[in-house]
Amino acid sequence: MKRVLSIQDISCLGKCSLTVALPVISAAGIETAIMPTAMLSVHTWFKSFTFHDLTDEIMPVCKNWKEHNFEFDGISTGYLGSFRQIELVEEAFAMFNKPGMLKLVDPVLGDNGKFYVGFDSAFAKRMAHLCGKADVIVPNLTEVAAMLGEEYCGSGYDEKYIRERLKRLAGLGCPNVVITGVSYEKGRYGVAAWNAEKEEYSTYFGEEQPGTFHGTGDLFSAALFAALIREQNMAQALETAVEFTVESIRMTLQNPDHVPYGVEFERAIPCLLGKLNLI
Ligand code: PXL
Repeated sequence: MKRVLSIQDISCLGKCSLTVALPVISAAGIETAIMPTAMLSVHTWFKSFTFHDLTDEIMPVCKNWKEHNFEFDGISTGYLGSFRQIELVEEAFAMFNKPGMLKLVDPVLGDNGKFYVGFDSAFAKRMAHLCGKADVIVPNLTEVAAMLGEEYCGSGYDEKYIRERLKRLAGLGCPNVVITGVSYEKGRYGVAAWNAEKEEYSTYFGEEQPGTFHGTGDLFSAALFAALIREQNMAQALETAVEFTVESIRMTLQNPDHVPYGVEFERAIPCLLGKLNLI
């Protein structure tokens, strides 16, 4: 069985970061080790939350794993709370590096043109440096603008704008750039990708769903990572991750009592397994 490591916070309730990555990647038949970087009562979308920093645990845990000779087929990262945590992720990448180990970075910084609480443009610049060390990055349009030091484009963009941003981000040093939350036509919503080695541009769009839900970026990132670890090619993996995310939102909308702070991805797991040809 393949083994991966997911490094991000654990927001104990609210369905994002590790409470999404662990069940989704595990359901795909991949052993999933976790490195919680902080423990929050709920994610920062809520008006109040507790926050217990776990930065000082990161290196001792990594060193202990090394003593046990554990290796990883991939490492993925999401929400990271400080400059120091980004530095430690870079150290972990170097420590566990081996040929073929997949490094996926989701540069979690903000959404809808706004930084999440506590982040700013200096932090975005540092995150861009981490992206340069990854094999795959999955920023949304807010994160693209923040990392390139540009104004957020809102919905006023076209395909040319996206293609240019993909290439600029690849210039950070990452060979596979995937921009999430892209739409070129009403009713179709998905991702645009650039493979810098093959100089290949691609897109995948699913059925646009009404409403906005927290944690869908984390869900997409976990599913994409799982699909790539399961050796789907990038085009297949993008389809898997988009369709699973769309199905999770569809399931959520079917529930008249749905909440905005997380999606009912649990009921979309059969869709994920189907897309991975596991059922
Ligand atoms: O979904 C990204 C995310 C992860 N973790 C925490 C967050 C957020 C977004 O707000 O607050 C703690």
